[in-house]
Amino acid sequence: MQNKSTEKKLNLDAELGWTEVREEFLKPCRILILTHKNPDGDAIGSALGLKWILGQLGHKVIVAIPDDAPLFLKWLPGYNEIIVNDRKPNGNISNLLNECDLIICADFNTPERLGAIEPLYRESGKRTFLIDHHPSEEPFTGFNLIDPTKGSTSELVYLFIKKLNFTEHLGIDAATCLLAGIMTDTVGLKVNCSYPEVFETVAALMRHGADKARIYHEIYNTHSADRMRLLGYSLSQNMRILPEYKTAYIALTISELNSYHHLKGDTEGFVNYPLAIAGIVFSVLFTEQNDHVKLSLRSTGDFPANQFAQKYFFGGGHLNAAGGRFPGTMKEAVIRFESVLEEYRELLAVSR
Ligand SMILES: [Mn+2]
Repeated sequence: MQNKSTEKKLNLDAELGWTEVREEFLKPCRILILTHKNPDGDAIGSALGLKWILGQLGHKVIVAIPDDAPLFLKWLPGYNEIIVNDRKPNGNISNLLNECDLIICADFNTPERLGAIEPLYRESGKRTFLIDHHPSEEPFTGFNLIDPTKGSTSELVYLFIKKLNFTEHLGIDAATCLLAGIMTDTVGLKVNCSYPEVFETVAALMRHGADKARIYHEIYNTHSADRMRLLGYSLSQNMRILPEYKTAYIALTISELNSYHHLKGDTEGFVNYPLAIAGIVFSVLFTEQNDHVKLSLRSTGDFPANQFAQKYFFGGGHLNAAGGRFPGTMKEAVIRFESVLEEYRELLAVSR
């Protein structure tokens, strides 16, 4: 996909390659920004943040996503112009892939995460720049900025722009999207942000016009009553605690979700609640889908949620936040989960 001469692995703490990248981004071209399926706030925030800034630089920029984002992200400036592939499957995405000069992939590092866009993306063979904060085994482009020490890709986008001396092109819309991305990946600046530099980025984005209070409100205080009742049900009726494993889980079937008129994104964040129980270090949310069970996994401390997800549930992610799937029924998924937990008994016992 890449020829050797385009191979650039950028590092924020080094100077190598940055001058060329700056020159490249100064030449106006057509850029297609892609992010992962089931896009979260950081996916949408980083993609739209980049779109606004690169647009200011004179590029023609389009953002395309495999499927729609949850409602609490749709107020973000620029969301309405995003091409949502599954609304009109592969309708114009092929054209966009063919017509662009450069593709930017944000917040993921395996093309699989593009869902139905993946084969078309691969076919396009287009030069790709990857910007991401997930630990990655094999970045699929040579031209990239990957930094797993950062709490969000949105933070990385700001640091990228700053490194390139492009902050004069950072307006209120970009700042809003990037701060929304940081806010969602850090759960309201509570996790994955225990290093002082992230607050320097937050401060900078606020100086560029991002309204922190409004962003927080739009993301965390705009739920439906049904969603709050589903959360109540999940915690009071559905959550199972396994003290011997310092683990808790919530398992929601389609019929349970339907009885609360579930909308996409409603269960976002549910997985974090069990971690607020003293002694719980591992929390999993199972949600039944049409043909599989989806898992969200969260941990505290050193317990590797990503390794667990990768080993048993076809997933991966960060140390403390991962995703996975189980190709079977909810009952089977839960039985499998409880049985593999035993293998982590000792590690869980010493985790805190
Ligand atoms: Mn992210």
